[in-house]
Amino acid sequence: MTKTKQFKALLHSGKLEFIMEAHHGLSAKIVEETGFKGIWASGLSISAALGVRDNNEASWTQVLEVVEFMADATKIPILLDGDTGFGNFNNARRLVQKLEQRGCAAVCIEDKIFPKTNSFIGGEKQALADMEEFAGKIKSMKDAQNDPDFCVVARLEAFIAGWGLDEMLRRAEAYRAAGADALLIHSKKKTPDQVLAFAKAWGGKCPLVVVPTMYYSTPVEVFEQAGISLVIWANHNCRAAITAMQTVTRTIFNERSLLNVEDKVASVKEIFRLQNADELQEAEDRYLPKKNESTRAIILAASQGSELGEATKAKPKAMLSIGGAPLLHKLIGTFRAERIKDVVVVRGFAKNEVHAADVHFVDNDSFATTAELASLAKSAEWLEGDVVISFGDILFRRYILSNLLADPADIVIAVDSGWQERKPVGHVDFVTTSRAFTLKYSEDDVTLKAMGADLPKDKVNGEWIGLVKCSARGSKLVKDAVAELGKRADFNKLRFDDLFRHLLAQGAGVKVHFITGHWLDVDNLDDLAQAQTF
Ligand code: SPV
Ligand code: MG
Repeated sequence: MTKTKQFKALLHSGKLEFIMEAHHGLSAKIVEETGFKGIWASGLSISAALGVRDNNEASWTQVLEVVEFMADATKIPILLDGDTGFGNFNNARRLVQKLEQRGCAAVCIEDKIFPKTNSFIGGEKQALADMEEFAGKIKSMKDAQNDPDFCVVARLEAFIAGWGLDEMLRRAEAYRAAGADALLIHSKKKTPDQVLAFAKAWGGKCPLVVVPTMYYSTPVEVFEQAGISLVIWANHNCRAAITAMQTVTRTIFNERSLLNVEDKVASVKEIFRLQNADELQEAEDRYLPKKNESTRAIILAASQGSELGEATKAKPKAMLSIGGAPLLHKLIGTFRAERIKDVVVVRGFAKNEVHAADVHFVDNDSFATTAELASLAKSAEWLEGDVVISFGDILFRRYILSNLLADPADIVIAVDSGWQERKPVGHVDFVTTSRAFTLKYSEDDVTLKAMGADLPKDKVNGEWIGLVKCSARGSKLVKDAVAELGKRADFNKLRFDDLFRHLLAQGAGVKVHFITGHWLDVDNLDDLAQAQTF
């Protein structure tokens, strides 16, 4: 049933119905799940929650925004307290159209003058609207609605302003004739006399609505017997929230502690439940790409980095601080940014100094007498499925990793074509590729032809940066190659160029991604200084 039909049905159910105040999406949701069949979007409460007075200080579009959040959060109908309609008939009829668009089922307007004042503030001094002008406003609103079930409730303020039953009845008849779907009979008396007298004289000509804020001790059976259709509990969520907030805030302020508060307030989990956070998690599983979540990273961080002197006396170079965080953490951060959760770090030198959250550590305790492949061999059991292997002393821009990951080839490496500008020192994994790097776009794959520190310079097309991505098949090839090379007497001296040469000799294809800079390795103090601003 549409919300408008639901509200109309409440007015005509033939028994006494109740709706409850809410002033934002959260309170609306609470009203709904408690079992109420409708919501009173109170002007007093909405303005109070916004920190302003109930004098049309919040503009009508600001109220509309609040109502939209309330309507989005719930499936039961909302009756908006539309004050005096925010202007003349023209403003009021536009309000109706906007409310329909925002999922509000009904609106109530009162026969006072814009800007209005709350009925319980100096009521007797409040001027009433001209009856005919107000009737015209109601007619314009009824004419403006697109949905035939949208309801306009006319609220009579004559009792509030000090008038008697006759004036009330005169106005009530005019508003009913103008098309009002129901009349709200407001009274600020401590007893229900006025509303009961009106109900009796009215004789059920159209549904009546009451707001027993002041005559709150009246049993609802009295309204039932008087033939009232709808009771509005008008502001009690707002008032309850004020009391709760004042108590909690005062306690925390005075005690500088949460101990006396924690189990008296809703849990954070309860907020998530009310916000329907579970639905978002399910939706994320359904709609977000799961890319790379099953990919693992193996980071080789066993070496000391003796060229760095004092800096790596007590900790390995992977733990050197780069711009305030250890190099290793930066590296892991890049993997995590690409949704790689499963990270294995091979430690060796000063292994107790190597720490990182949520990673699996593997130790190469013979780091002093072994080289790269021995460290990789220690992590052999993790060489399964999609794996990225990285040196632990490099930093690179995220796109480099992202491009490797997006490439379905079994083994893909990143090669810097700008090796000459870098003037690399120490052991460098120079590579010869199937063709040299060019700025011209080509769809042809570039493949690895040779790798080694001693390649003749005229054969060098670039430098491997220490980052390789393997598919499940690729990691099997790498794992088998490491096992095979492990049989060699000189295995402890072997490095990645030996591995790639072995793979090439086996006929395994190694694809090359050319890059031009955007990475660095930390081999000496100059590198370290440069890395700070990377
Ligand atoms: C409101 O809740 O804003 C009302 C009802 O208009 S009352 O404050 O009782 O006038
Ligand atoms: Mg109000």
